[in-house]
Amino acid sequence: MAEFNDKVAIVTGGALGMGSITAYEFAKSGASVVVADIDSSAGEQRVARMRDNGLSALFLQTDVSVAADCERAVASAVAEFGGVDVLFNNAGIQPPDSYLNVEDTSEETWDKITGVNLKGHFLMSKYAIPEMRKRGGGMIINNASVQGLQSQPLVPAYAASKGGALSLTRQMALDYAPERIRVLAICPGTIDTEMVRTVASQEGGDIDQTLVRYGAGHPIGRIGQGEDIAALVLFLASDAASFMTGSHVVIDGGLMALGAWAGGAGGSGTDG
Ligand code: BMA
Repeated sequence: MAEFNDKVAIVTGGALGMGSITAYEFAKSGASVVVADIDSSAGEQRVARMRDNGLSALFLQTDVSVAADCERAVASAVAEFGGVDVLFNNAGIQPPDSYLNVEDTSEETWDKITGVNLKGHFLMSKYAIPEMRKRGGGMIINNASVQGLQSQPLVPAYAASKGGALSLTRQMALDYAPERIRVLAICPGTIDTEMVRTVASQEGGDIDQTLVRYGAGHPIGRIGQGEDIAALVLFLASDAASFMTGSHVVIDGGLMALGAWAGGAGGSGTDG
């Protein structure tokens, strides 16, 4: 696999979850990878493991809601690896204490969630696009979750951030198509990540059992794995997807195909 030889990819939220597995797969396919994440201990560990396996990777502590951090992440990719070809805007948060209606959601919580999940996509793109232009094109993939398409109760900031990610995807795709910069979104269902495990832990009881129950709510009968997401992101970033831009791909084990009126897929929902 040498699809991404000489390419440079930045993966935000690359320390854990789907980001970390996607970062790994990009590097295995020949790319040099910048793992950008706020969690420096997990990020350093991730990159150390990649390097131990002979892969090309760099960790950069990045709060994607802060412009200076995003600018530095892009500058580091250029300084270390010579440019930027692929940006996977994947960093996302869904704090357990944020499950509230609009009245009870504090301005701080709203700003924090939309800051990472939406403004982060904007800021990273803003700084990466000029570098992609210098390379004659590039690829941005935004993580928009199935919650960009449908919602669950009591997640106003999260839902708005994911819906916004889909709109931003379309917008950037239009504005940069002439420059051969493709922009796509992915809409994952429930994936086995630290974030989802944190959500599951709020229910009490055995987390693995809770994940099995979430999986039963997906027509395919299981939740997704980081590898499922990595395979899709690498395909979308590859030349095989060169006619794709401005759209989203749902990767959810059939979840969005299932109408709420149909009574579920034998389980009881995804995360409550
Ligand atoms: C994600 C997160 C997960 C959830 C999944 C499917 O964005 O909200 O907690 O399981 O969507 O709804």
